[in-house]
Amino acid sequence: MQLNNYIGGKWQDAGDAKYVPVTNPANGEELAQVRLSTKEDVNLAVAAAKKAQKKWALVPAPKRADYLYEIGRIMKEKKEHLAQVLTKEMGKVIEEGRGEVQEGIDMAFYMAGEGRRLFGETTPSELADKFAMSVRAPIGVVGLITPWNFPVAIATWKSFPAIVAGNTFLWKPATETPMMAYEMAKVFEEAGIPAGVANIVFGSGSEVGTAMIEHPDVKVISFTGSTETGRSVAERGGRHLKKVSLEMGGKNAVIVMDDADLGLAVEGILWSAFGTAGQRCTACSRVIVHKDVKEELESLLLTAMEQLTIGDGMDETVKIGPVINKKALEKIHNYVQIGKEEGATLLVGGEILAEGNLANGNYYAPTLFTNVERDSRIAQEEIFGPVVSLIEVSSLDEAIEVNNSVTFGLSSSIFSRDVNTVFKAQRDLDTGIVYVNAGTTGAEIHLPFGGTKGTGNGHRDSGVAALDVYTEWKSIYIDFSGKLQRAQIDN
Ligand code: UN1
Repeated sequence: MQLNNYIGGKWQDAGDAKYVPVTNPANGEELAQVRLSTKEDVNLAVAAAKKAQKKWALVPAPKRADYLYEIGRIMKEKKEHLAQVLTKEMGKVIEEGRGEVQEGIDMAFYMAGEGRRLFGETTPSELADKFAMSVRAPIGVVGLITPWNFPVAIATWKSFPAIVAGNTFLWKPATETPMMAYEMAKVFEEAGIPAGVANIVFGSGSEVGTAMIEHPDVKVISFTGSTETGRSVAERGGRHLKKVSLEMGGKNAVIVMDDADLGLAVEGILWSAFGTAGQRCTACSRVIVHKDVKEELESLLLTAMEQLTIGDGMDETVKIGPVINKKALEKIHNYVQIGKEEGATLLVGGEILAEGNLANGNYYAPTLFTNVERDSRIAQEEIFGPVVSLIEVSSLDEAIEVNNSVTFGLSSSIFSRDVNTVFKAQRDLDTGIVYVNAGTTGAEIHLPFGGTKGTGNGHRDSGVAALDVYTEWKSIYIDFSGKLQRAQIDN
């Protein structure tokens, strides 16, 4: 199967396009061939999106929302199929595949509701017989660049608020996971969304991403991916005065206090550290543990980790799937070597798994380090794999200090049964998301998603906050006094 672009409501012909294979990380099987689009393809998509946008912006928002209700309905109907495609191309276990599709469905219905809200403000004027209000106005054509670890959810966080607000978009999915985008193009088509509102352009960041960033008619770029690429997107987008919304790395920690329910903490750590094979921006990769419960936590974790089954995520009994590709496998393994050299104690894992039916996939053993120094590289840098570092502390203040000592600020968590501890922590943890008595993953779509410091640049995905990325505030003054009234002077 060849995956071609969806532009202006039509599937592009193959022409003389180049393609690269899409492979299943669980077994190396080729699933499809994806187009490597060119700047010309991007130009076509932008032109289609621009042409559609003026008309789309004039469709009443509740009517725009009707398309989202339909998209949500179709996704719900196709949920199992979409989840299977997702698991095959990305590798996460099928239960998580279903969860991610559900996240997209939730986003569709939630944002559809915004069609009847999109609240602005009315406010008194300082002058008599004058009315003042502010409304959200669409911006125009927006460019969405999404990563492979959440091939559908993140795209819905960005595209659904964009369209309900009256924008049109072009979306460049990651080359590793284009099949979900292809499936979503079919969903958009089936929902009858007007031609040019939703456009999908496959290809590399260097060619397609760059063309989107450089194109004068793309007014917003919303990017989720690595900090290194995000920085470059912001620099280049900044030159064109684009609004650039970035969602980047994390180095998220679970804090386990001495009064914590340790059994619950172990479950939270396992789920958030090893779920999705650690390939979530929100994944737990540090455990900051009070010295009085460190040994007990280590031993509980080791016992629980023995239950983690590894293999092809299509197998319902498997808990941990493969990582995305060989390059990721090498990166993870390299960090494990760094950890050893830094003097951390490797308790379990630390190896590439390639025995038996794991032979053709990209599998890494769930890995636990202890006695990790807070400033060491494995405690500071994003690994994006199933590797956790235990760091010992002696107090809540120290735990918070260690949590905040990284350049990222996405998610954090604390396990404690003390209300004072919990309230102090939620205030002082410097991350965009804080969990109490749960791991670092599991954000819900109606709350803002994003982080502080090196994780982002002040914007948020999902929640009502996402509308801020895709709208411009317009302030409107209506003077019905019949005379010229000068603000700041005539009152
Ligand atoms: C990501 O890892 O980039 O909170 C997104 C979570 C998911 C989304 C993660 N709902 O873990």
